[in-house]
Amino acid sequence: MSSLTPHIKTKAQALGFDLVGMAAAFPHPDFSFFRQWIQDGHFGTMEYLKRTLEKRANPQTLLPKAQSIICVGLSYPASSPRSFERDEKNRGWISNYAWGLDYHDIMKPRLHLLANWIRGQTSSEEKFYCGVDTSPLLERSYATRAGLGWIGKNTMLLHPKRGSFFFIGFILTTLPLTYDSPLPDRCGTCSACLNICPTQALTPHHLDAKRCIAYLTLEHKGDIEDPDLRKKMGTYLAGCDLCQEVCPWNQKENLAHEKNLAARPLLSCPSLKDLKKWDKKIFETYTAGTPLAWVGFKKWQRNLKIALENSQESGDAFLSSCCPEGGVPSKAENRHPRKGDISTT
Ligand code: B12
Ligand code: SF4
Ligand code: SF4
Repeated sequence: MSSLTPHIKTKAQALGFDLVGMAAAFPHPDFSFFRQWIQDGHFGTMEYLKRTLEKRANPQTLLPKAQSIICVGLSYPASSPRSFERDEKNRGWISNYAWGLDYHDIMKPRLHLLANWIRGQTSSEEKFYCGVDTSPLLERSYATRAGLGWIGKNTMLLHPKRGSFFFIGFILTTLPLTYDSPLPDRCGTCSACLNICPTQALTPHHLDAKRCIAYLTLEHKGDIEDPDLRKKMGTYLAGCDLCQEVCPWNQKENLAHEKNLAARPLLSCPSLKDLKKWDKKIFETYTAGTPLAWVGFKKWQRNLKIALENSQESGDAFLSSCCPEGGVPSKAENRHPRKGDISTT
């Protein structure tokens, strides 16, 4: 059955995936990093990570008798100029990953197409499970095992040709396949990502999510009280790209070709003054179908309030009128769980 492997790779590329590799689906030793990370409390309020801790120990909890994992990468466009090259302090920043359509909605249907195609080449007994982001699987660790890149000091999976601006998806399967080899770590003595992080969230290969602007803007439940962190969040409204933007492996030409991930005009570097006018309806209209829709209006307002504090744009009227609950998002607006990953068994 391993003779099918190169054909699966060709099919994955034909479906638009930029990277594809295969790995054995047995438990990954990185689980001990994950467990320690949870025990040390670095997950902040992302309780779903703690809740699903044990499930991450073994992919067979997602698909019994899984033998192999097919890992894919889909590149997304990175902005030029970079977020730190903005010359106006009155503009907010939305992370590159959220500029286009929701990557889950782009990748999952294609993974199902791939799984169905493989099923057509094999016995109907074979089982498949497709996932992007939301499943309890150590995605970066398995993608590393499948040869999609190495884990950089900023904790991102990096590929020598593709850099780190790509999403990961996977198919677990009961099929035996031919496996790829991991790539060597090419960070060397570089520490650009560690140095630029405004909140000192990074130590090599390790992130304290509680200090990360991506976490604070996208995932954190409740207000952000620490005045030092609030200040360091600058005018980032959703996510943060800094530790990727400075990485030497991301300075090459960005090879993203997926049109659905191209920026919606209003989402790239928006004027804070304009954003003050957005009510819930406008927010929902402009963000429909993008990853920003997950953030929800209340978190968005909390983030905008902080961005206004940190900008030269006067936010006084906005601050006193728009955040009756102090900008604290309701539980229902938080990210996980959302549409679950789907088993096609
Ligand atoms: C929780 C989460 C977050 C959290 C925590 C991130 C983190 N670094 O832990 C927050 C909200 C901060 C976040 C932010 C972002 N995220 Co996120 N996130 C996840 C999620 C759901 C789980 C990650 C996790 O388990 N973290 C806990 C830590 C311990 O695990 P880990 O970082 O994956 O590290 C693994 C390995 O590196 C290894 N390991 C860890 N430490 C060490 C040390 C050594 C020495 C070694 C050898 C190995 C090792 O073991 C770990 C367990 O597998 C994954 C999807 C998934 N199911 O995996 C997406 C995922 C990691 N996120 C992704 C993205 C795109 C982002 C952002 C870029 C979005 C943005 N622009 O704002 C930022 C990047 C910030 C950053 N520097 O990581 C992509 C990353 C793609 C890539 N090329 O790496 C993923 C894979 C989603 C996807 N399917 O595409 N994210
Ligand atoms: S995403 Fe931003 S805040 Fe988070 S680790 Fe990277 S540079 Fe630091
Ligand atoms: S900036 Fe340097 S240290 Fe950080 S991930 Fe990139 S190469 Fe590695």
